[in-house]
Amino acid sequence: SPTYDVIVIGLGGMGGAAAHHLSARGARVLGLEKFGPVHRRGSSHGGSRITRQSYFEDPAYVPLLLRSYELYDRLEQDTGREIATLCGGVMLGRPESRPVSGSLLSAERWGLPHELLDAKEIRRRFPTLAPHDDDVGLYEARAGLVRPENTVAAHLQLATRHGADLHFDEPMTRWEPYRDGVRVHTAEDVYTAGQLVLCPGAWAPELLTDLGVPFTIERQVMYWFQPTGGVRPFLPENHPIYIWEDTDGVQVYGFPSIDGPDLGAKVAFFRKGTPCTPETIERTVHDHEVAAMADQVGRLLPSLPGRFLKAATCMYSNTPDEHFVVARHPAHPGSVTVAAGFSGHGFKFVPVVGEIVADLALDGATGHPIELFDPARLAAAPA
Ligand code: PYC
Repeated sequence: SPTYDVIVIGLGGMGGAAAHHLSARGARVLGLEKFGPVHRRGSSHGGSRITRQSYFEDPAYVPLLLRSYELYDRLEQDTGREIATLCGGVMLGRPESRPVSGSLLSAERWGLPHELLDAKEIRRRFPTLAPHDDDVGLYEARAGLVRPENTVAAHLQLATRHGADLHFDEPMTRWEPYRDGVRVHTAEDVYTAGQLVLCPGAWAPELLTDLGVPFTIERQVMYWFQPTGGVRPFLPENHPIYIWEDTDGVQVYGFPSIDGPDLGAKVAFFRKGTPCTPETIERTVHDHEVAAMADQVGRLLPSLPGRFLKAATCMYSNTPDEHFVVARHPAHPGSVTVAAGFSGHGFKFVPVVGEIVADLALDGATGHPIELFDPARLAAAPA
């Protein structure tokens, strides 16, 4: 049976980055992916993901973001692919809303450049936005978007360049501890390695059963609308990314127009998904869902829901506290590393997670601050 230093399960955003960082450090890497390269059945598609530094989820993410920005830059240079567009971003809502107050906390704690805008100034600077008089915005010039498909393709390209064996359409059927490492079974073969890295995405509930973390998988819908009056005001040179929380706590987020004039601009609800599994997810998007999206986004951007163009589904893999799980596997600390539960806000961290996973798998520890991601905080109490 073929032998490797590290086997990576899952070659989406996180697994692709892990395969790259591990192989770049000279490890003999096997990557196994149940579908083809850069597929649309998980959580790494849809053309765009938000990136930002004044992180409202917790200031502890900020140093990781600063490193991720550096690694995204390097990824673009090393592959020549277009990945990041820093068009600026605005977090909107009442001053006490989470996007505004949490972003301000992170910006102040880490000394990140930002501007606090009142509603009048928001309307002046960004004429597509029509906030309520009591809304404010935290503007960050270094926010923007990254392209998920190009990110995955770039990491796979570099991993291959560094000698990784990447096998597509070859799902792992099971794995077991073997000597000092692991043995991995597929329908094709049996592989052994010193280290296993599990990047299961939405398959976390079935691949990480012995972690004790209650992952929940959520169906999410992304929508593209053609703005009334065309895309010009929505081009990235004119338009920021945005996350807006209304007074009921509902959040919507959106992007400038980057997918071409025929695809308008993308918008979605942040966390208003429905429970699903990767096997049973409803891929059809219904008229009532489109109407609800158009109604919500139309309150902030009256010109955006001019004409509905298309929708696509993807999945969030949520932990109960919406913080990630990145750690040595507590039940197999000498041989297994996990990166999971990115809870709908992970993609901007993809390159730094690849670096952390490589540290954990090859050195047993990382210098990055990942205390927040310890699965012990979530493990079910014994019955
Ligand atoms: O990570 O910024 C984010 C995000 C916004 C909506 C979904 N994810």
